[in-house]
Amino acid sequence: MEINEVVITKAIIDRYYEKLMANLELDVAIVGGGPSGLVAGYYLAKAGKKVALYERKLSMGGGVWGGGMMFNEIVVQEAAKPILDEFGIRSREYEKNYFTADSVESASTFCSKALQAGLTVFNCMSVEDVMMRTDQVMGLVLNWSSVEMAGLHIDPLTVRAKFVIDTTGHATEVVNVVYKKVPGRLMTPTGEIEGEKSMWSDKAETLTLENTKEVFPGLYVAGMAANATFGGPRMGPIFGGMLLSGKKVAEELISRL
Ligand code: 48H
Repeated sequence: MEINEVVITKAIIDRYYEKLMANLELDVAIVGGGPSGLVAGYYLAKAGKKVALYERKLSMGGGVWGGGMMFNEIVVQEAAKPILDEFGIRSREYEKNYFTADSVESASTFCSKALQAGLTVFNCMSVEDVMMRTDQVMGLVLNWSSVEMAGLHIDPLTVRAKFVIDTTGHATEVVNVVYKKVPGRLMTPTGEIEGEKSMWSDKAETLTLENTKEVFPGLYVAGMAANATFGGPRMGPIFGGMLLSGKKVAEELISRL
């Protein structure tokens, strides 16, 4: 049978439209497809929650792909190894408490397993604002990343979510947007964004988990964004804290939904 270009076009438009329409009202909207966002999405989807993830770039995986300084291996401590195992990512013990995994296998597998668990991903979309009612984050304001990059004046569209998770990494973009609207009223020690501190891997890994929490009603932070928001240090290319943080935020939201 002859292949028809218009059928190809219709198939893509129909299927994408179906996906968009099915995800306008969510249990959880995740911003940022790095390791913490993908792990959170995996566990939420596995628990049957309606969850979508929005990623500015073409591909998910965030900072995992590059390992440490483009040496494409990551390190994960023992506490987080069960998450690598659950995803089926192969790892090798380097010395006690230090496991290594190929960063390309890790990034691609986080992505693939999260989608197969039921997470819906919208790539090439940037979150530029949130929908808010008095004292409550209620959803996301979205635009195409290409619109953002070209600096075009095009109004965004909106999705509603019971909870939003900021997993945008160092930039902590959603918290920044919210902070501008409600200055001084974040659930941080000072009410402000505390800011990421210098490298201290051991402390950072513990604090990433402690800092994984609600920062404004309806808005959670996880991964590097949690440390940037609550003032934890950076940790370099050890990813256990990112994975455990994604799992923690998913478990907390599953219990609240
Ligand atoms: C849509 C957005 C937006 C937006 C950003 O940086 P990430 O990998 O995030 P984490 O926190 O899961 O992992 C952090 C880790 O990769 C890392 O950097 C570490 C451990 N650093 C330690 C150190 O010492 O440096 O991913 C965030 C993702 C990226 O893919 C962005 O493109 C995306 O979020 N993103 N997507 N709308 N407004 N902002």
